[in-house]
Amino acid sequence: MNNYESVLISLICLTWGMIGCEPSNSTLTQQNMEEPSSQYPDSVYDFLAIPKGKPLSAASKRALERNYGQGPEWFAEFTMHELKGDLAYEEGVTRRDPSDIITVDGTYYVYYSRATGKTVGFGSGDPENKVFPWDKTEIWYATSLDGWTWDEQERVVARGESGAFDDRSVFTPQIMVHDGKYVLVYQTVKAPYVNRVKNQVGMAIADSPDGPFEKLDAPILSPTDDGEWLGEEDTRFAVKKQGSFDSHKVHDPTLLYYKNKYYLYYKGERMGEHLTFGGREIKWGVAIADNLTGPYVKSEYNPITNSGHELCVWEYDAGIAALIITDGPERNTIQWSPDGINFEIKSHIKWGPPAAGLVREFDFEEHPGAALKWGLTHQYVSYDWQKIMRFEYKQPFAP
Ligand code: AAL
Repeated sequence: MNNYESVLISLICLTWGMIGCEPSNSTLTQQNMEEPSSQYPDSVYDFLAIPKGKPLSAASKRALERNYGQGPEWFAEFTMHELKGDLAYEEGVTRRDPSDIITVDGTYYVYYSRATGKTVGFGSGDPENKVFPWDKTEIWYATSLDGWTWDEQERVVARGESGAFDDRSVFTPQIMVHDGKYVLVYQTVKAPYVNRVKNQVGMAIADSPDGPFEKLDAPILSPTDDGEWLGEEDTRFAVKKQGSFDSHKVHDPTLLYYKNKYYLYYKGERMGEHLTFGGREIKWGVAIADNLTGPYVKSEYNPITNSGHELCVWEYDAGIAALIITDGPERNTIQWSPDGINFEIKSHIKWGPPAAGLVREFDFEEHPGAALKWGLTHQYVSYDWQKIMRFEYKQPFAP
């Protein structure tokens, strides 16, 4: 090979190396040595067991950039336990989506979805057949003196008259006590319950935890009306335009009185929902009102989470904490926001209780997990029948 050829080949290799073929070890080391090692104190490297001054793997870079050096204060593990009395499993009855638990004169109260009848599904040809376990559902309540044995009392919110916005199903309630009022917010469906039916949120108010609960005659929250279905087939996945994260359904309402306003947190479901690298595209939003009965105005920051399913939020350290499970890239995290809007990940947990209802009498300020000491959740015995259970919190690395 003459000089010209060897120079040419060297130039080609050098150029090739620069445009992205497998970098040589020296290039790799050079890249890593440019890492932001000075940005993080030695204590963080030590806590994360990342050798300082050595090449950083992608995972170590992520750990440093995403603040994985946080302690276990927000970490939590949970156990599930059977209930006794009327909330013990009863074949033929579905009880699910328990509300928070309030305490009145030493008695615990919980409100929940209750339904009977097997689920047939969509497209059976008979519009009277149940399409989901939470179809043809109404809201009942139960009481307990110890949080283990529960007495089912009665129905507190019935489905509306035929033609009303809530004539098909009222379900997935949440309770808030404020200014001497007992306020239920819950999901509503107007018949016919087809795949494309929009789900809204209703409200009912009482002067006593035992009711009677007076329903508002219109929903307090509706999906954002900016999606467009494609074709006439009753499928929720065919769209010309997806629209907002909550263009199809607003679910799992949870009402908190925060910063002198009413914060209605909720789960959105989107028309044309697709899968992401975190599974279902499920996000939460918040709508805020000056008055209890509204109008509830959706935050311009919505969606305020990129993951989650049923809502579980509580006040902590002048902000709002959230247990985010089931769907999305940030599922199985506990998050906290200083303002009720901007949530940051505080821990990654193994799993969390679905549809968790919190005991509102606890002192949530005791520690980050105090709100989760115990509560109620639900479990699928089968697709037809679900039961309410109790969850208990343990913080394995308690200081
Ligand atoms: C629940 C909640 C809503 C859904 C269904 C019943 O876990 O997310 O209420 O509609 O599932």
